Amino acid sequence: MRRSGTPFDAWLADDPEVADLVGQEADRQSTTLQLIASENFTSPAVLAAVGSVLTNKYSEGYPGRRYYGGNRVIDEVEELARRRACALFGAEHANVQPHAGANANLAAYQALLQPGDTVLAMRLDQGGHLTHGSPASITSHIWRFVAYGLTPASDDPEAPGEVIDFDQVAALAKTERPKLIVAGATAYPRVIDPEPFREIADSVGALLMFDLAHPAGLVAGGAHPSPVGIADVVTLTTHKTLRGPRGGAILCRADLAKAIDSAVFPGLQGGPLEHVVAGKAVCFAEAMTPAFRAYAAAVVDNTRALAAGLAAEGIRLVSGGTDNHLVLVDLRPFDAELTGKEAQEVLDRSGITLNRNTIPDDPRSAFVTSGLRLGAAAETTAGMGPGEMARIAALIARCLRSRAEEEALGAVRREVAELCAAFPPYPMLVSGATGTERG
Ligand code: DSN
Repeated sequence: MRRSGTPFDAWLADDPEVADLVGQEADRQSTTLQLIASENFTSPAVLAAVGSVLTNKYSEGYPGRRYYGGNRVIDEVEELARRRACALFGAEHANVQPHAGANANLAAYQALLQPGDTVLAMRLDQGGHLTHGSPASITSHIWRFVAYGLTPASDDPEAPGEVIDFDQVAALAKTERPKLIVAGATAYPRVIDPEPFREIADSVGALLMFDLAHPAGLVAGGAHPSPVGIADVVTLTTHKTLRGPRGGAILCRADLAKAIDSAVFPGLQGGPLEHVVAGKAVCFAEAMTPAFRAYAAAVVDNTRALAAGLAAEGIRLVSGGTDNHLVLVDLRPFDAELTGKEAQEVLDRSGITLNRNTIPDDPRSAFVTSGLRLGAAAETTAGMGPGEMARIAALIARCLRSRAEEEALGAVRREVAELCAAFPPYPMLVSGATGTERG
């Protein structure tokens, strides 16, 4: 079997070195478990759009207002993507040009704020994102960020804590008078309800931005409440649960459209990546189908099964569980010596790909960490269900327990390969395959 990582295999063969690397990565994605919560397997249609001649075109500006000639077709591509984004999320305006989620967030801040303005956002080690004002991010050099976090962990199984501390958000809003409140996270396993954020923002006259990067697909598929129409601006990425190409987008009210568009271009970016914009258009249409609604529900079910399996192995779940596409685990009660870094590395060697992550108030550094973040979005796309998730949880625990025993790790690696072989993410990219259906 020859595995390929592109629908354009024959043409890529003209560069055997790159072709070989793409093939190797296709093998890696197909023979190991992809549990990084921010990753997914796009459809072949998305791959084809991103690999199209649209990459050749310069189109600085917006449909009907470009700085270069020859944009008749590109205008239609971008209009289609904007229309589909608005229809999918019920938004008044969409900007589909941000190259990434970080760019979308920066552009939103630039549109809504003056340098030095105060922003209230979630702290990185509590689940927030670098662009939510981490000292390592340029955002914290331009604007004055104040951080909120989670409630303390508790031993009460009925109220395990580690959920957004809305009392703290309200108190900080009152004392700090932010111009903007940011809701949203990258390592938070619970639903984020936009309503309490709106109430708090209104109580102090602040604007509300919702960073929807992680749960965009869950919202699009109806599994989570939508912040569109509640938040003033919603930023998102298209490549996580939304299952499109790598990139960002911004949704907003019509009265903010001009400010948002100007902030993206010319404020932050130059020429848009219209091949990626076409890929975004494809994924927005895919996310409007009944099959995608079923997918979003399946992601939540699968992540719960993964969480339950890990808990049964004695691994502590931050906030006691999950109701989205990710699980955040605290390794310390399982093995006080085991760091997130070591766990990630040993799991990687056994074919289980995930990322180490700080847990709330982590005593270890962000490079070492005491936790892991796991997601079920990608393997759900490949067709796995709750039974496979339970098996994955058991494999993870076995691997971590026997991390010093090469033979045991080899056995885990073989079982992982067997599991992956039954759920190929791209059966249509194997030579001789026909059609575009997943297995
Ligand atoms: N790197 C992304 C994630 O993994 O959540 C966020 O930017």
